[in-house]
Amino acid sequence: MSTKLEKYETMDREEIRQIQLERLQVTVNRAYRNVAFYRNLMDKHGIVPEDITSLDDLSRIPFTTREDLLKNQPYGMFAIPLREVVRLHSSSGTTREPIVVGYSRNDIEHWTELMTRVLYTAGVDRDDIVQIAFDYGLFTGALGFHYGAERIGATVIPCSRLNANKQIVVMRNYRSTVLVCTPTFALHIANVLKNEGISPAELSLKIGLFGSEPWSEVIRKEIEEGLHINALDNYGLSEIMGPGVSVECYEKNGLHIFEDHFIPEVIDPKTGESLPDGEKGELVLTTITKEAFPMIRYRTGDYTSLDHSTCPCGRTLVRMSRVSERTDDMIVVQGINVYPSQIEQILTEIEGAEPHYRLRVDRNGALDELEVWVEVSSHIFFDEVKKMSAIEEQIQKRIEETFGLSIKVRLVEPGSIKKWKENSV
Ligand code: DLL
Repeated sequence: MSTKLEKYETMDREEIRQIQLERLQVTVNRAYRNVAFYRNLMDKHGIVPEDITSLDDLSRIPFTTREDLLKNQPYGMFAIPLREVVRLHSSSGTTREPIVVGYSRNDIEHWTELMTRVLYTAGVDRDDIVQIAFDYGLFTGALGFHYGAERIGATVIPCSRLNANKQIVVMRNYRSTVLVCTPTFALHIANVLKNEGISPAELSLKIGLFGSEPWSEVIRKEIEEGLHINALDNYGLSEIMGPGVSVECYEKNGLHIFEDHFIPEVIDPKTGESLPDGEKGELVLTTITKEAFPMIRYRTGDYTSLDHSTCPCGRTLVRMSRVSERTDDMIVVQGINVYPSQIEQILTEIEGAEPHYRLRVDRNGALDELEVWVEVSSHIFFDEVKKMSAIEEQIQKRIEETFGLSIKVRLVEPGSIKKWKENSV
């Protein structure tokens, strides 16, 4: 690891706070000057950038929410002219309510550096062969890791979304040592290996970097045993950068947040009050180096707690506990973010379907499965089999196209979802 990286990860608290304050002041200035949303917000609360004289002053600026970003799509939150933006990504693939995020050349540079730190923390180096099995596209996961892995000089295999069998062929033939994907896909690969009678000893894998969705210690154990690897968690979100916000070290006792680029807070999602170390609440993040898309006090919707005690690994960076829950109704299926309101929107556009639905995620198999139960309109009769299957097909196609997920649709009688909801309260 280069000295520069070590310096930022092992600095004492005072030093890190000083760097954060300097970078925060620049960020608030830039946001105030160039983003109408932030200027209006701060004006409304009687704050000017010069008021930020300590890190505590950050709490004077109100939170930014996902709704704020939606209202300002596509480019309203950008702090630099579009001609200086060199890349766009989007928070949830091709869905109807995507949040478009932009990166300047410097942002890409910082992101790449952060991804090298994620990889170094996991023990990846230039001798490794890194198989990236995230979707290459608007999703931030693949390109984020790709740039980081190339920068450290590792050999990158951009597998993207090949199916598990093909991924196995690649990892066997090309002797991949590192696997990067969602935990559910890693588990799926482990199960396919087992079913095909291939021993993980025949592979060269040693490290897995998994993220983009919640997973547990039980799943970690299954993946580690099934693939004979060390499996580490990493966290991030497009609105803030993509992957590269935090990563687990080998102590596996929380994810180190890269505090030289982000200021984390944990708040009570109901009152907005700041919570002390150890108490679970909503993670709020402020970016302090981003040029194109600075975020000030962004409410991530992710539940976590912070721990400032020094980690045995030597890093002084604060740790966040693993994210297993959200404050809103967003669900993550196979790494893809799904808001129920998006499903509802699709249903309102389909003749014969009612916007009364129930989502069921089955996490028992290797891959999450999303089942959508939808009420049919009362003028459609269940004995009109042809019509029913046409509606079913249409719903399935529209949802699959929108999210890039394969799902199951089940049509149910009018009024039955309402009844089910009443009974389950
Ligand atoms: O999922 C960025 C990412 C890519 C992270 C690859 C890690 C690896 P989004 O698509 O914007 O970005 O989704 C962000 O996914 O707010 C969390 O709810 C969830 N999430 C991300 N990482 C984790 C994790 C990417 N390690 C949303 N554990 C976040 C639990 C996670 N949930």
